[in-house]
Amino acid sequence: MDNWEDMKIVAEQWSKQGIEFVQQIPSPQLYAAIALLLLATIWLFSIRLFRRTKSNTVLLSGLSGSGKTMLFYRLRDGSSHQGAVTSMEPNEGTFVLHYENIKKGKVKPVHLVDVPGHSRLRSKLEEYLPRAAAIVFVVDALEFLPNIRAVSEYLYDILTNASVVKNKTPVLLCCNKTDKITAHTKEFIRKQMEKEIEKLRCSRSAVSTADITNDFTLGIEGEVFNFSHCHNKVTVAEASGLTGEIDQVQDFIREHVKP
Ligand SMILES: Nc1nc2c(ncn2[C@@H]2O[C@H](COP(=O)(O)OP(=O)(O)O)[C@@H](O)[C@H]2O)c(=O)[nH]1
Ligand SMILES: [Mg+2]
Repeated sequence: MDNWEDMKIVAEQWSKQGIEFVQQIPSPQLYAAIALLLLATIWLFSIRLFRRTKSNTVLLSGLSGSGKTMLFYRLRDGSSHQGAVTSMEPNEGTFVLHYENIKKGKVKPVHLVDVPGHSRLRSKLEEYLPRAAAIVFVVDALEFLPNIRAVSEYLYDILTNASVVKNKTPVLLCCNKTDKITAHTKEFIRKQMEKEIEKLRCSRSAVSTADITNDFTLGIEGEVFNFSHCHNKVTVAEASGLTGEIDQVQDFIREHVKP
């Protein structure tokens, strides 16, 4: 095969020329080029690694009875799973949101964790907070006023949590059960909670002047508390896990877990 022989000769010539060319380059320059190439590869790999490790965990938190579990199943299956028992262990799963199943193409699954709101189990939440890309804080808009203190304390604890402050974890204040006409509006709930958190802020800072706690302080000193003062973004939304009006929750999740 003449063709084959010719190609072999050409290849040999080229490699010879290549080696000669490399030998002509002064070695410091050669080393510099190799080092640069290595650095570029490492840099490219680390970018990919960083992208991979970006969290897709979203937490459903809030007091017991606010409707987290129902919301969890709504987001996952599109159904409500009525009569789910109160669970002591976090309910978690990695899936593509139900409403996205119809969509074509690749969608990144969300790791959703329904963290029990029982006070004895709150340490569970602390365990999950550092990994959270976003937090959905579920509030019962029907039984809001009787629970206002407890709800505000729980949210206060989340907003002052070290990893939430450091990572600027976005929080959605999700006013749930808006299917009932007696449900309070999100504007009302936001304002009332700001007032309640302001009270907590004053009392807690009065306590901690003597011994410094590692809690982060909330809001701006000398100003009445407003959610816009937080390091992280706090937004409000209305939802109903019962009827499936959860668009705002889904949009929030997808805003923070990119498809
Ligand atoms: N009216 C109404 N009731 C709801 C809604 N979501 C949950 N519930 C009821 O609230 C109670 C607590 O719900 P659950 O999901 O177990 O709350 P969790 O303790 O936060 O997990 C149950 O009796 C649900 O039927 C809702 O959107 N509207
Ligand atoms: Mg539950």
